[in-house]
Amino acid sequence: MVARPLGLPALNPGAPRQVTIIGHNSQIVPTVGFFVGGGIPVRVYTANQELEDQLAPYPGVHTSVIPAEYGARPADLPEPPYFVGVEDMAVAERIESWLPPTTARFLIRPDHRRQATAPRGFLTLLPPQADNRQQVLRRLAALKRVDTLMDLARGKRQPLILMYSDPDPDAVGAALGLATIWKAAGTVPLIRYTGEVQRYQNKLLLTYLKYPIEQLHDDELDQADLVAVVDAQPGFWRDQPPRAHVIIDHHPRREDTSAPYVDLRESYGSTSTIITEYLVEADIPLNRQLATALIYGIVTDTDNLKRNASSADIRAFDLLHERADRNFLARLEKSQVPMSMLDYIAWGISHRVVYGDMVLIHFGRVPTVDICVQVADLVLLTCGITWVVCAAVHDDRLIAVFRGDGHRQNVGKRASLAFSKIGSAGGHHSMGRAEIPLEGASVEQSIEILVTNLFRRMSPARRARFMRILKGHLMSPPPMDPDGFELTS
Ligand SMILES: [Mn+2]
Repeated sequence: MVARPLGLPALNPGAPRQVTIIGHNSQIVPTVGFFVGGGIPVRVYTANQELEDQLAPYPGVHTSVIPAEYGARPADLPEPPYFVGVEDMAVAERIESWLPPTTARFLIRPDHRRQATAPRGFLTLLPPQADNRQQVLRRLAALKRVDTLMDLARGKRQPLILMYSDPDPDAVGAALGLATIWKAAGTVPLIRYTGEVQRYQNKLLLTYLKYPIEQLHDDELDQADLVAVVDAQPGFWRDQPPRAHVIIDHHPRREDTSAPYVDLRESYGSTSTIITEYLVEADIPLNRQLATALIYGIVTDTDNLKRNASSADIRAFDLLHERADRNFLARLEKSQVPMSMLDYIAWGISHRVVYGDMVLIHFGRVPTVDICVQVADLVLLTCGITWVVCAAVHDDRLIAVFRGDGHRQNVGKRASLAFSKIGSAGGHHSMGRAEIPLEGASVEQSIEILVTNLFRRMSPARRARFMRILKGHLMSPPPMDPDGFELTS
């Protein structure tokens, strides 16, 4: 905020130094009040003598009475903008005829908020009432949900917020946001995950947040008297899905999902967006750490608002970005590649097979599938390449990570067509993945499975050449020291 010199009115940068209002209808006084409230001087020309007296108490308003037919331009008419407040369109047009050429002419009439557009030559001043109503209704719906959530938490001894597996930033943001709502209801929840945090950035985020977010301990689930699952649904846990009282998520609804409180929004790009709406509409203070966690959840789940982002996600981003710690976000954005991954990247790039506009890489056995994701994202940046498949063997499965430009390719469909008969496969336009159980098959055989299914329509001779090249690559020295991959922090 820039301090302004004492004694000067508060002005938005670019706000007019003065506005001019012409006419005598019922909208003149409220419009004058609207601008005076913002510290903007107002010039009024009216045919109604009484208006002059009515407006006298307002500071910064200068009123002149002019002839009733509004037939001629007043000699001292100031610069635009002009607000015309008359009911008779013939009079409005007469006024318009002597206004200087400008687009800044508004028609102010009692019915203007119901009209989508103003008559020719004029603009409307305020958004249509329907827009305002929609905003109010959205707020009321959010407040009802926040009340329900708070009622559930009041008087609870030990609420627990649960995230599935290796929690991603969206789960973390949503969990921290829900914890903040429950703290406002007078109880401090535990935030727990059931897997292990893998990515360096996510570890960095948890360290930054300071709220204790840990792996679920043995008896915590039994001891909790209120359980929420965020950014997931209980059915995600294959063995012993937790009984949840609260489910907040944006993944497609599972048939077995039910709880006293369920808020599922498939059209939203992130769960953090749902929680941001709760917090903002209920005026619950968001500190910098929470705003940072929420916005990071939104941008990671929507690939910086480029993938599956709804207008709700964009609105939430807008509300959060002023409050978030942008320096920390920039650091997170850069810290994507662990040191130990550089050797895999180098190996992958020098052992790529290019086929038309695609690149195929098979890494052999890898300590983590993240290698395929990182390298596929990177190689897709190559000019002329529209899709990339990075494959590897991990845990007796062949994993193939697909990345495409999403424009000429639908790699999710490609993954599904190639592999869904022998494993699980699918994805979106720009991202896909296939996992095929190898049942003890060798790495060499995994190459055959990969090439045969990926290029079903290719001639056998060309497929054989493809396999030979990939197998040859695996003969060369592997990326060094997979043991050194373990992150230590
Ligand atoms: Mn999510």
